[in-house]
Amino acid sequence: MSYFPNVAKIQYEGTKTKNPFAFRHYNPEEVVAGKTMKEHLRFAVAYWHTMTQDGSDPFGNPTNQRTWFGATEMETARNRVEAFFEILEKLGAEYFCFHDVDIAPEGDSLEEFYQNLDEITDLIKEHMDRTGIKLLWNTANMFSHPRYVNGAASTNNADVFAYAAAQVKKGLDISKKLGGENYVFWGGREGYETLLNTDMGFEQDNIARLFKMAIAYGEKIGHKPQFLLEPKPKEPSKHQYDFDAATTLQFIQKYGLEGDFKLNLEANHATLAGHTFEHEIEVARINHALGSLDANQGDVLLGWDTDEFPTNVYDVTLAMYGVLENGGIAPGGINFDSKVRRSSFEMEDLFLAHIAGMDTFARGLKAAAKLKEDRFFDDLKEKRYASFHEGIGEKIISDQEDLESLTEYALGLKDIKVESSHIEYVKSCLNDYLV
Ligand code: XUL
Ligand code: CO
Repeated sequence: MSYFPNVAKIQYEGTKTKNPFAFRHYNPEEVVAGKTMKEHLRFAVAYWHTMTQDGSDPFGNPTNQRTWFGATEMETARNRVEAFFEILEKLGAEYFCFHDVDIAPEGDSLEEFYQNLDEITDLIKEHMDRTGIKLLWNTANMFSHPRYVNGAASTNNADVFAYAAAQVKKGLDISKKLGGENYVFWGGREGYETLLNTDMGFEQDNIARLFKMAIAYGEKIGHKPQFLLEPKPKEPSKHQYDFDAATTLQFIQKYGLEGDFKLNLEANHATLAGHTFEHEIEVARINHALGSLDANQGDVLLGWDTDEFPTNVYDVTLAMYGVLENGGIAPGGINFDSKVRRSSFEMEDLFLAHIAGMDTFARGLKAAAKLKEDRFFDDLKEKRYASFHEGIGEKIISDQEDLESLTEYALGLKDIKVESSHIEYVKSCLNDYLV
């Protein structure tokens, strides 16, 4: 049975096509900068936004029309797996991501949740074996259930910490069963509502404690996914400890987790933190911690996490430039942590939205590859820092100078000539790569 009888496998048809169910830019086998597009992009579909998001918002009821609801929660869960793999196969997306609660109902007890997860992951594994589609990452949802009202690893309640640990253990067992390449922690409730009652140092020590338990358990079961921490400054918590890439790296370094953890960076989380996506990617890259990307975009006029499908070619080009500079994103990927708008409620909108995102990343990749080939940024930066490649500059960066020797040099200077950056010209030239 098909959930999308009117949608065939999405093919690349080029920009002239009028077929909405076709790629106009993403041509999976096309070689760009030495690799096929699909090798560069490693697209993943997110289970939560695609299969469980219902289109409700704080003011309105669900709008999404979905045909996978069955007589019981487990029947719905099984139907979702079938529909999900139909989407993945037809899109040609080779990876997927999920939270534990996305794929199976929690039931009335932890045992029941474990049983439900076992049954559904058996089914998922069958589809993975049949199609060759792979698990980019899974994670434990430790933020939706009321028990996590005061945090999961950062909770004040030791029983809640234990429950969170049990969810992480199961998450790693599932990761091993399905060959997950990464394992994500996003601390939706790991932060505070008010500092008046919060012991920040204690809470952060406990978060690190849970991560160390996860590393130790992975070693014990012989499964070592790349662990990823996903920064976000706020929402749902008023302040989240993993505020942005820099703050999260400081945490990783403080607790000596560099060998096991990298970052999963999300575009809309970057903008919520007051950064661009390319800023976050650059912070991670220069610290050898660029792990994976959650692809989406915010709305410049709204101050919350709208998780829109990425369609901004400018931003995506700069993000993909960072990925190319990093030598690629593997074992991470490009996960569409994006949801259809409330008014895009038809089943087939799930395809149109992913096609839009995939085409945008294909355009971004191509533009970024051309920028790299032309040494657009390389030449710009080489010229900008030229004074450090000769004379006194070269001596400074080879650590041959000190305050006294530089003072002597500075006293001999008659005229310091600084140059204009011609930023408007640079931006105008950059535009030529985007169309
Ligand atoms: C929330 C968010 C999450 C994480 C995984 O803003 O991005 O979906 O990606 O928990
Ligand atoms: Co995310």
